[in-house]
Amino acid sequence: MDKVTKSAGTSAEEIIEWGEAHHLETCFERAEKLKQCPIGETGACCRVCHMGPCRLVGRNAEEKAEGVCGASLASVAARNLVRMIAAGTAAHSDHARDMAMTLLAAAEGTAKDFRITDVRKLYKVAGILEIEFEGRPVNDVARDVALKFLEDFGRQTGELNYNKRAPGKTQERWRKWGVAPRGIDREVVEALHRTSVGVDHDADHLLAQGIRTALADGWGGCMISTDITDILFGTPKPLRAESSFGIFKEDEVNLVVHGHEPTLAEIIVDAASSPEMIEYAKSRGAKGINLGGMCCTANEVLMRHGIPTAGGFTNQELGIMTGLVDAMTVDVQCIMPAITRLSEKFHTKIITTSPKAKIPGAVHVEYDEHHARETAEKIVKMAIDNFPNRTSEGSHITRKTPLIAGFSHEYIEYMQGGKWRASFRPLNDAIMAGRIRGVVGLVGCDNPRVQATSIHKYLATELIKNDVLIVSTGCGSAACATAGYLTPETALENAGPGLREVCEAIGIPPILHLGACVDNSRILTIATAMAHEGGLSDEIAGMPAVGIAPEWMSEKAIAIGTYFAASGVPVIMGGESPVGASREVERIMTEVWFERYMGALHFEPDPEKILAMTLDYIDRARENLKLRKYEPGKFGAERVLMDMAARRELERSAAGAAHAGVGGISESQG
Ligand code: CUV
Ligand code: SF4
Repeated sequence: MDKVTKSAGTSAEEIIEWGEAHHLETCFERAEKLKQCPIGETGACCRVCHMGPCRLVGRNAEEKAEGVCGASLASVAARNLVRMIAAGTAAHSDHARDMAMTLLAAAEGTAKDFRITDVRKLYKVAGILEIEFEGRPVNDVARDVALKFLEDFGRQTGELNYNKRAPGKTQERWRKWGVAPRGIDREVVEALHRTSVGVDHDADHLLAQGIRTALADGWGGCMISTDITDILFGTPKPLRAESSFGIFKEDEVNLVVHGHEPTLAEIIVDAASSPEMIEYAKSRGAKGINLGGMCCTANEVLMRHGIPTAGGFTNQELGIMTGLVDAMTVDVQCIMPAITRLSEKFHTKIITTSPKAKIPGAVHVEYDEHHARETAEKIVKMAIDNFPNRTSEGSHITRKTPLIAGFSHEYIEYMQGGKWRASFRPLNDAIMAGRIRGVVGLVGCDNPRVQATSIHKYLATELIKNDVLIVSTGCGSAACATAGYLTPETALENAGPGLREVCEAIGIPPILHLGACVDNSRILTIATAMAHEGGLSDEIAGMPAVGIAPEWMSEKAIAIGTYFAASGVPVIMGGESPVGASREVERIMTEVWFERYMGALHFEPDPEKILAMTLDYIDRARENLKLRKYEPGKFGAERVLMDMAARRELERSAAGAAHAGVGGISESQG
C-alpha cells in the first residue's frame, strides 16, 4: 500500500520530510500530537458564561442534557455556530472597511499612492448604488461610492445596498423569512448579543440571525471588498503565472506577501520593480527581486499581476523551510503564529504590518494608507538587506507548475461573446444542453487534519471528469494550482467530453480561478447573471450548482458556506460537523433551510460521499428545471442565439487559443 503522506502536494511533502529529518515541527506534526476535543468539535461545549464551561454529553444528550442555566444541546450548538459566523463575517467585513477607507482616502487625495485604476468598474458600481457618474470628476464619484459603502457598516435599519443585486426572488425569500441584512456591524453585534448568556434559546431563531449575519458578509463585506479592490487595482483578466515552491529563486531576493489585504501588497509589487530597488538589490549581491505570494494576498496579486504563489494555508511554514525566503510580510487572517519561531531557525524575517495584528518574534513595520510607498520601500529594503544572510540551509525545491488565473465576473461575461455581446448565454445554453452538467464552487482552506490538499485534488479531478465546471477561490485555488490543474490542458486530459468541448472552444481551463476568499462574491454575481440570462432558474435557488469547502478550518468558511446556503446554493463542508452533537440543528440547517431558501449546509468528512451528494444535487436541480437528462457524451442542440459575427469572433478566439495555448491571455510579469 502507498504510504499516506501528510500533504498531497509532492513538493510540500518533500519539505515536510526534510523538516522531520531536521527536527523542525510544523502544523502537520502538531495536528497529530494535539487531538481535537470531541466535545467542542461537535458543538456540545458551551462557554459563554462562567457557570460553565458546560459540556452537554452523555446518553440521550439531545433530549436530556442541559447546562447549569438549562440551555439545551440544540441551543448550545446553534449558538456556537452563530458565533463562528459572526467572527467570520467580522474578519471579511473589517477587511472591507479598510478597503472602503482606502478608496475614500484615495478619492480625497490624502493617500497619494493610490488612485482609481478601473474607472469602468467604478461607474458600474456607481450605477448599482444609484450614484450619478456621468460628467463628474472620477474622484468625486469614487468618494460618493466609498461613503455609500461605509453606510453599510453602520446602518441601523433598512437593508444593505447590495441586497438589491440579488435576483428579485432571492430577495423575496430573505424578506419572507426575516433575514435580509440591515447593517454589517449591526448583524455581527446582534449575533453576539443573542448568543450571550440568557438571551435567544430557540435554535431555529438563533440560526436565522446566523443567516442574516452571513448574508451581510456575502452581499456586504465580501462583495464590497471585491468591488473596491477591482476599482483601485483593476478588474482581473486571465494571465499566466506559476505556483509552488520552485517560484523562489536562489540568486534573487525572495520577498513573500502573506495574509489578506491587498493594499500594501499592491504597493510592494510596484516598489519591488522600481529601478532603484533593483539596483540596491544588486549592490547586496542579488540578481534581482522576486516576489511571491501566500494564501489570499497571493491570490490578489496573482489575479492582477501574475505574481507567483507558493500556495495556500498549509504551505506557509514549508515556504520558510526552503531557506530561500528573505522576508515575509503578514497582515491579518490565517497567519500561523508558528512561523516566527520557525523563522528563527533560518534567516527569514517575518514582518507584521497591520495595526491590528502583532506576533511575538516578528518585526513590526506598521502600514497605513497615507504612507504606503514609504512602508513598502522599507520592507523591500529589509528583504534585500537580509539576502546576504542567507545560508545554504533549507529544503531547496525547484519544482513549479504553470497556471492561469484572473477570471472575474466581467471577464467570464466577455469571454462568452466579446465586447459587444458579452453575456452568460453560452454558459446557460451549455448547461441546458447537458454539455456542462452543473457548476461547483470548490473553495476554502487546505487543512493539516487531513492529507492536505488531497480532497481538493480528488474532487477537482472527479467533478471535471463528470462535466462539472469548477469555479474556485482562496486556498482551494492554490491547491488546484500547485497540482497543475489550472491550465487548459487539464481539460483536454481529464474533463468529460462536454466540458472539454466548451473549454476548447473558449480556450479556458475547466477550473476557473476567481480570486481570494472575499471573491466568493464573484460566484454570487455570476449565479445572479445566470438567473437573469434565462433558461435555467430565475433565482439563485434551483440552479444545478453546489458549493464545497472540503478542507475548511477558518470561521470565515462557515460564514461563506452559510451565505451561499441562504442565497439558494446547497453547500457541503468537509470534516466533522461543528454542530454534529445536535441532530435538531443539523435538521434545521439542511431540511428547514432547503424548504425556505433551497440551500443547505451539510458537513461530510468522506470525500466520496461529498462527490455523490454534489452530483445528486446537480441532477435533481436539472430534473426540477426540466433540463435534458445529463448523459456523458450526449448533448442536446444548443439554441442558436449567436449571429454569424459573434460566431466568427468566438472561432477566432478559439483559433487564437489553439495557437497561444489560450485565448486572449497575457503573459504575467512575475
Ligand atoms: Ni481567506 S480562510 S486558509 S487564506 S481559504 Fe485559505 Fe483565504 Fe481559508 Fe484562510
Ligand atoms: Fe453553561 Fe448556560 Fe453558562 Fe452555557 S450559558 S456555560 S450552558 S450555564
